[in-house]
Amino acid sequence: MNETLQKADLPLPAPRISNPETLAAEIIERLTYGIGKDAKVAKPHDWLTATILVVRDRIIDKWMESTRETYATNAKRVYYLSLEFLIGRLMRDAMTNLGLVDEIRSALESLGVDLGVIAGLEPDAALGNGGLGRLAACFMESMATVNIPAYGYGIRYVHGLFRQQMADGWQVELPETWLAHGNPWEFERRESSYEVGFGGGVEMASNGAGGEEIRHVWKPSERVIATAYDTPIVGWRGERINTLRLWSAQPIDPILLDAFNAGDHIGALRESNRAESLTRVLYPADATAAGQELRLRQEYFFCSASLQDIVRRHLQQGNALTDLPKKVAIQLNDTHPAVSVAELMRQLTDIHGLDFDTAWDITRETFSYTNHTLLPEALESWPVPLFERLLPRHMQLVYAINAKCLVEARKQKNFNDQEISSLSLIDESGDRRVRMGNLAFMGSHSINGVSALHTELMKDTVFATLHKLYPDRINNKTNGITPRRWLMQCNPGLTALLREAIGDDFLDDAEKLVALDSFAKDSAFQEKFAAVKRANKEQLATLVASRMGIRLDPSAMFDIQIKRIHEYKRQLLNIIETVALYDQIRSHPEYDWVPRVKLFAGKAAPSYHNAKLIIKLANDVARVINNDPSVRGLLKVVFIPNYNVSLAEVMVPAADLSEQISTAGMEASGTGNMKFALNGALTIGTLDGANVEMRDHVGEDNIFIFGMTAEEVGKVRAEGHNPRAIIERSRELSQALAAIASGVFSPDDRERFAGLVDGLYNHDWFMVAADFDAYAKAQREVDAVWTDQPTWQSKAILNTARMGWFSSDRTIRQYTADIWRA
Ligand code: B1H
Repeated sequence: MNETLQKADLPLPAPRISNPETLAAEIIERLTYGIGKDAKVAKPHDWLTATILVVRDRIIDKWMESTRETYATNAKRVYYLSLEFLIGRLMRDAMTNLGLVDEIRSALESLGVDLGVIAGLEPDAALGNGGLGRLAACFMESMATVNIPAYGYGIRYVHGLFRQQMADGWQVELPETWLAHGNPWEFERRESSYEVGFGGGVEMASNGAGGEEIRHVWKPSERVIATAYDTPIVGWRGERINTLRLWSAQPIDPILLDAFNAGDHIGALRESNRAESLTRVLYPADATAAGQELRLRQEYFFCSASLQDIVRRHLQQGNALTDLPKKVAIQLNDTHPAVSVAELMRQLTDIHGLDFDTAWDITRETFSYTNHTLLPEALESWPVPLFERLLPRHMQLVYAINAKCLVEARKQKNFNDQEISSLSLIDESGDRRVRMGNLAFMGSHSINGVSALHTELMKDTVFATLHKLYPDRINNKTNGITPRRWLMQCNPGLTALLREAIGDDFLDDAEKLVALDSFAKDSAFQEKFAAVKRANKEQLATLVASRMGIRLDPSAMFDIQIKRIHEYKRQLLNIIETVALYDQIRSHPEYDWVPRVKLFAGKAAPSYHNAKLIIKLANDVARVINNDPSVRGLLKVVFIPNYNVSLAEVMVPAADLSEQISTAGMEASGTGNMKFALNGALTIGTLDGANVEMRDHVGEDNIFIFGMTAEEVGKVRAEGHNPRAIIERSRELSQALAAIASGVFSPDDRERFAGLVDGLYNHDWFMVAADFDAYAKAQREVDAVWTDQPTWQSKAILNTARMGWFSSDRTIRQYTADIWRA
C-alpha cells in the first residue's frame, strides 16, 4: 500500500441506490459472484441468501457510520447482557426498517421470485425460551430506534430452542438447526477473541518493587477461546444500526498433536469437543434454573468474554478505568449473567491493579439488574463446592463482597440474624449455595422489575431485606414490545388501515395511536377494522389447514392462548373450561352458542412432566370435540405444534380473544398480552403482571378481568384453602373434572389425567379450581359482547388506540433516563 496514503483519506464506498432495477441487478450479481449460482438453476434458498446479502449491503454503510459516530463522540455505551435473544427472522425486520419492502418485492418479481416464498424459508433464530429472550430482542430493536449506542452480548448457540413435534398428541423434542444453510446475517470477528479460564487455583504475587502490594493471580487449569460473531440490528427508518455480539467457544489447540501422533486420534480431539460443547445448545427451561455445571460454564464464558471486550473498548478510547461508569452501563438480563459482578471485580483488581474498594464502587455504578420472576424454582443459586472448583478466584471475591456488605448492613441498620442471613450471598440453609440474585442486587445501583405489580411484589417478598438495606435501588420498568415487528410487519393490513385513518404519525411514535379513539364508534371504520381481522383469520385458517388438515371457520371467534406451557400460566384452566363448554353445548343444543375456535400453541420444558401432560390433554380434548358431530362445528380446539416467533406473527393478528389467565402474582409481566391488544384482540385476564396496567390504559370496559387478586392468592395460600369443597360446589367444574379424570378424552389410557385432576382436588397451588367459576362467567360475558358486533369492534379499536404506551421505545427511554443515564 502507498505509505503516504492516510487511512482517513480512503474513499468511502458509493452509497447504494435502491430502486427495483438496481436491486434486481445486485441480487443477480450476488447470486452469481457471492454464491456461485447460475440464476437459471438457483434454488429458493439461494435467492433468499442473495436477497439478504443485498439488504445487508444497505445496512453496512449505516452500521459503520453508527460505530464511527459513537467512537468520535466517545458517547456512553449501553451493554445488554443476556443468555437469550429470541430474535426470529431478520429479513422482513431489516427491510421494513430500511423502507425497502416494496422495492425488494418488485425486484424479485422481475426475476420471477416471490418474496413471500423465500421469506418463509429464513430460519427462525430461537436463541431464547420465551418472554425474557423475546424482550431482549425487542429491546435491541428499540435501542437502535431511539438512537442509543448499544451492544447486545450473548451466546451463539449452534442449536437454539428445540423443535416441537407431536407424536400422538405428546410433545417430542427434535434438535433445531438454524445454521444448517449458513447465516448471511452474521460476521465472524476472529480478531475479537478472548481467552476464558476455568478451574485451577489462585496464587499470590507481589506487585512491583516495594513488594508490599499483593495481587491475586488466577491460574486456570482449563482455557477456551471466545470468538465474536456480530449481527447488525436495524433501528426504525434505518437511522442507527447497533450490534448483537454473540460468542462462540473454540479450543485453544484444535488438535492435541502429541496425542494425535501417538495414535490416539479420538483423544486428540477431546479438548476441542469439550470447548465446542460449551456453546452448542440453549438450555430449554423457561423460568426454571438449570443447575448443571455446563450452564454455569456458559454463564461465566459469555460474561468473561463480554467484559474483556467492554473494558478493552473503554481503554482503547483513551478513557480512564475509573471513568467506566461514566462511559459504560451494563444491564444484566436476570441473574444469568450475574457472575459478571465478580468477574468485573477480578478484572479491575487482579488484572488492572485497582484496590478492592475503588473497584467495588466502579462495579456497582456500572451494573444494573432486571429481575424477571419471583418463582422460587427460577432463583439461581450454585453449590459452593461447584462454584469454587470452577471459579476459585470468583469464590474468594464473593466472600469478600459478602463481608463488605454484611458489615455495612450491621452498621447501618439493626438487622436481626435472620435478616442478615437473608442478605448473605451464601445460602446456609441446606448445602451451601451462592445466591446469584443477591450478588446481582449488591453489585448493581439499580434493580428493576418488569411491571408495576411485579416490582411491588419484589419489594415485599424475595428482596424485602435487601430493599430495606438499599431502599433507593428497586424501581419499575414495565415491559414493552416493538411495534415494528408486532404491528407493522405482522399486520400490514391493519397498518395500512391505520395510516388511512390517522396518518403516519404513529409510525414514529406509537402513542399517537390514540388518535384512533375517535373512530371507535364510527360504523364504517368498524367494518373496515373487522374486515382486516377477518383477512388475518383467513390466513391463519390457511396455515392450520395446510399444516394440520383442520378446517376453521373464520367467522367464529378465534380465542388464542400462546406462550410457554407452565402450570402458573394455567392452560389447564382454559382446557377445563373448554370441556365444560363442550358439555353445555351438548346439553343445551337449543341455545344460541357463539361459535368458537380455541387455539393453543407453546413448548414445554423437556423435563416438565405436568406441562407435557397438559399438551397431551389439549390434544386429546381437541380430538374428541372436533370429531363429535353433536357439537355442530360450534366449538373447535386446535393445538398448533412448534410455537415460535414466526408462528406468533401469524397468530397474534388473527386473534379476537387473548387469554392472559395466569395465577395472580405469578406472571412477572407478560408481553404476549401487549402484542394481542395492540392488534385489536380483547383480553380475558387476571390482575397479574402488565395486565393491570393494560386495564388502566385501555379502560376497564374494554378488557375482561376476572379472578383472585395477587393479595387474595397470597392470603389463601397462607391460610390454606379447600379446593375439594370449591370443586364440589361447582357443578360445571366437577363434571368437567370427572370427565377428564375418568378417561372420556383418553379411552386408551383412562388413568392418564387422574394425577393432574388429583392435584386440583388436593392442593390446587395455582388456584385453577378457585378461579374456575369466575373464569367461566367472564367467558359468557365475552360471548354476550361478541353477539353485539358493533360493541365488540369499538372495544377492539380502543385497544389498538390505547396500547401505544406499551411500545418498547417507551420502556427503553425510561431505562435510558433513570438507569443508564446515557
Ligand atoms: C421470565 C424467565 C426465565 N421470567 C429462567 N423468568 C430461565 C427464567 O433458562 N432459565 O433459567 C429462563 C427464563 N422468563 C419472563 O420474562 C416472565 O415470566 C414474563 O412474565 C416476562 O414478561 C418476561 C420478560 O420480562
